[in-house]
Amino acid sequence: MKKLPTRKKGRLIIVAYRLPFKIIKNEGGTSLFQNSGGLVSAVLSLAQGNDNTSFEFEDKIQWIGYTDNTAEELEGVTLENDNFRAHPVFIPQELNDNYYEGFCNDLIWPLFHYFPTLARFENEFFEAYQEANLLFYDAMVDVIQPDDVIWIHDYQLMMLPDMIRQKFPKNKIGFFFHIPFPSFEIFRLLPSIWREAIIDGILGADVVGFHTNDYVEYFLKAVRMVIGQGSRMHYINLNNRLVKVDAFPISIDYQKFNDAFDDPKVVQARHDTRASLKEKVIFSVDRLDYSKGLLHRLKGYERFLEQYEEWHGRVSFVMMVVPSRDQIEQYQQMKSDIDQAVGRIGAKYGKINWQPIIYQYRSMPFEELVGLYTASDVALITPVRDGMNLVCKEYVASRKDEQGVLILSEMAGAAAELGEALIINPTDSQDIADAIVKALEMEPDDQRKRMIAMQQRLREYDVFAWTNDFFTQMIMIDQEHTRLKTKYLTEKDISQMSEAYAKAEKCLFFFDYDGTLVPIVRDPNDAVISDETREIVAELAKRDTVVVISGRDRKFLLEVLSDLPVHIVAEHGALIRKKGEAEFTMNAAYQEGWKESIRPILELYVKRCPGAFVEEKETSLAWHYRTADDHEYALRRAQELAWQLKNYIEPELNLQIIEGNMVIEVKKTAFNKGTSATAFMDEEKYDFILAMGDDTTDEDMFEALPDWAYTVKVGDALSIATKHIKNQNAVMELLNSFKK
Ligand code: GDG
Repeated sequence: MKKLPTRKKGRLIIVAYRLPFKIIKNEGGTSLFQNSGGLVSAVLSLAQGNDNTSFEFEDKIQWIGYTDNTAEELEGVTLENDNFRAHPVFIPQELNDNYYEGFCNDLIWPLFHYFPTLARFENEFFEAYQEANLLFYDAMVDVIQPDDVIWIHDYQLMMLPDMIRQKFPKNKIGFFFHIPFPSFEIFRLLPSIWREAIIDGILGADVVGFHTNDYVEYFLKAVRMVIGQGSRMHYINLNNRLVKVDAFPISIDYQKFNDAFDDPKVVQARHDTRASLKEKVIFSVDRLDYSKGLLHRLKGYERFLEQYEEWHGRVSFVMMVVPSRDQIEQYQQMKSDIDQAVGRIGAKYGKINWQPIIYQYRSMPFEELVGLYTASDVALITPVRDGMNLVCKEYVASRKDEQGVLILSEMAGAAAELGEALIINPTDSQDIADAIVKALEMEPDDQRKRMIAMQQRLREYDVFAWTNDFFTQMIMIDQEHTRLKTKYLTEKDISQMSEAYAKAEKCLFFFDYDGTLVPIVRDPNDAVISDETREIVAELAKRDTVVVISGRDRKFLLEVLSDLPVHIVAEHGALIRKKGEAEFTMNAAYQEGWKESIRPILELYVKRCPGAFVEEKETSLAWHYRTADDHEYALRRAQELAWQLKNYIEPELNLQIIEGNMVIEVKKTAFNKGTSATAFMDEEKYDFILAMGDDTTDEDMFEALPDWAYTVKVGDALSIATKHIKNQNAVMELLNSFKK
């Protein structure tokens, strides 16, 4: 990855549900046992002066997280080791039950893993979730310093980014989501207030990361549907700031797993495993959870045994299930179903000297885990839904011998990166059975080819590259922000501009109409240019080239502008009337014949949304909803329509969807305000250019102009224009400065 020139300084604050170590109090004092999970090692790489990162972190990493110790137990205890300084969050038991067990694990976890029937929608869960997020916030208020960078993790803390943003608007905040973000059909099952709180909460961050592009897309759709906010190139422009939403597939410490292959303890564990098992070994490792597809996996394995008798007695399936949440009835039930299935399969196919499944319910030390990975011929990783899944990545990384076959569920985020695996559908037993045989019979050369390809990818994008990527985006957003930042025109700017104008020989002005030359009014037909503005535009147009460039149709623009000596561009560049000419001419790039396929979609949405209507312009179709009976409802429909159009229009039609003020418009991509502006610039050589506009469509125009041109955004929304003026009232003031 390209290194950025500037490295920012400040401290790193990590916020995750749990602290990275267990706090054990004994007679000799307090000991901290640091966890060795993926996040901890990733974060450590940042602290230990990883030269590649865009930040240079000062001091120890501050980690804010829940502890089950009480405040009294920890009083006077220094909670830090060489790497971390911990700031514990104390959550009373009952609150934690409703927050963590309730909202997080009985609602968000099942819902976001596509198990809506297991989700419990309880009001007290939601209240507890807000309250607990506030407790995290409270624990941070005194910790945060001006240059600190805050990185918040996962579905337990979705409201926290915005809470921090409100109080600390200048600190950089990142948010990473470790589980799947579901499609909108699932997300919309949440009550609307909860949905909004979640979206608003997450958007408090500067950078929001997910594992895959699908999750990014689903999140962006949720943002659009819930708060009506669109995005451009993964940036959400919240007017006063930007949020970058992107995919950062979490990875592992590749080298650690690869090196472990030769660790004597791992070598021993590998030999032990192989010595006690049959010719071929298949394994799986997961926490006890319905998302991991444990029962489906057993069914698939059973189908394999049923159909491929030649493998009886020659293969062992080691299924390790790591205890998790087994105090909860549902998990106990799942465990007992697994016990039964394993028992049934064993009884049906097992022999005195052969157990088809070796099932263990426990966790293992690292060396034993890697021993199992490296002893196995096949990894059978078949979650029905998994944000990423690290076990499969660890398996690939640990295979220094470049042998072994990965069977991987298409429902795991990791499937997007590990295309050389045998990809299966976890609910399809036959698919699993066939993949097992294919894996068992795969030639060593084929195994090697696939392993090498996957290893290369994981080596390049390991957990350190992952953190680096995320933090680089945190810097990049600053650059993007600086580029778009609102800089108001000062008196000095105005006098410089008018001086440049006075000196120039050939001047060109581009004016947007609504919101620039006239104020925005409720009824668009009332948007008539005032006498004062008319006078000054007329005066400019006598000396210079003036282009009024608008999305309006030609009829309206002619009515309001025909007596002015200006060029008129209608329908975002599709129609042009040159000064002095009577008629508009159609942009040469315009091709007829597309409206027939789009009009029925817009009309369907009119039926669905009382009060909305379709306007047919010459070169575009517009779905207006400012006249809708219920604005909030109409906004939702508008978002759905825009989404549908964007996703289902055939690319060959070359259409563009513009979301304007209370209108969704469809038009040809071949032209926009930018291409029109360019056409005027190409006609003559100008030494002074000024463009003014308030709308998102004016961004195309600003972007098309040369760097030396003056571009002025009316209003304070982030824009590519070099300067802003507060509102439409200020336009006159600026125009007056060009009087000669
Ligand atoms: C969530 C998302 C996403 C497991 N058993 C033992 C053991 N492990 C380690 C593995 C692996 C980790 O635990 C499990 O990670 P997964 O990614 O497979 O699954 P989740 O715990 O559900 O994690 C998931 C992840 O967050 C990261 O964003 O990938 O989709 O659900 O590292 O090695 N480690 C040891 N003994 C065990 O018995 N030592």
